[in-house]
Amino acid sequence: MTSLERPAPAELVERINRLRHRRRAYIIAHNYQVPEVQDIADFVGDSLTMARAAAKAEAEVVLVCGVHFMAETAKLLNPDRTVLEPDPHAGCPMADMITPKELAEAKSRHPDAAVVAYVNSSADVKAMTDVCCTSANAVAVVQSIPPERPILFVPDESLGEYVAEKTGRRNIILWPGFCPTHHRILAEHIEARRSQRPDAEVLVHPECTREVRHMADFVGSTSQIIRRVAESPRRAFIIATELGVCHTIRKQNPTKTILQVSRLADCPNMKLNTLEKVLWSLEDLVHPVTVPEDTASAARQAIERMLAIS
Ligand code: CIZ
Ligand code: SF4
Repeated sequence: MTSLERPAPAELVERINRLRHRRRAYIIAHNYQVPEVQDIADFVGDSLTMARAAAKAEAEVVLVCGVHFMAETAKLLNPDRTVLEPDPHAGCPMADMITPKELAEAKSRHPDAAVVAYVNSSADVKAMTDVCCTSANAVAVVQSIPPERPILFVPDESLGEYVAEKTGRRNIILWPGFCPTHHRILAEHIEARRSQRPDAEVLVHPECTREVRHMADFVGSTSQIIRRVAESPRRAFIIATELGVCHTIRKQNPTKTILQVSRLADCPNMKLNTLEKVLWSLEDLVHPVTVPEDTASAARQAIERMLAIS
């Protein structure tokens, strides 16, 4: 039995359920969380739909089970609520691959460029950005920028390269950031799964390498991959993104065969959140996320510009 199949300890779940009502807490979880955390969440989705769902909920406390930039995004869209993260050490290495100082230097090298930042970035970086994007809307965001204007795309080189391929734009300046988890997915992993099920549809996240992306039948964000499996007439699917997403897909499609591309596609940061930490978080109202107001208002504008586009 893999850890993905471990049943959630009933007592922990019961204590979380009692406390969440007392605290008037709304629990949001990312598609990459461990199954038992996804299963106790009020909402499971990608970073943006999580933050938007929280904004609509009647709650005093928003508990974000994801990584730090997701908790920051939730705070930006829920400024008057207490936003908590179960483990403050759950960061995203890709988001850390660009600092505000590095972005300031890059902007001074490309003063005419529009800065597009993937949501996988800090609030400080978002605040220095013209517009944000997610993996679901990056193509639309880039297409909204006049074709003659250069674009500085940060921090994910793979997503930026995918967008350049889709839009045919040659004036996108890429930043050399990457997701260590998605880059661990190799062409040979897809080949191995394909030899198991040659009829399977190959679904790939745009954070994967070019070689892997070019083997895909479908490239999309986690929400797009989840939707595609539900809508596709095929019976088997190879899922080339972080393995947590297979939990939702299997729950929604019990009669389809879901092949996780590789056990290596595991984000250790996402997996820092556990039911125990969720409980501690609700007991002690830890760990609150704060974003200084001047940073928050600039970062919020970059997110709102994105929301106006897609
Ligand atoms: O925006 C997100 O939630 C991320 C990081 C991935 C995705 O494709 O949903
Ligand atoms: Fe960051 Fe990659 Fe983990 Fe997502 S899967 S949180 S991009 S390291």
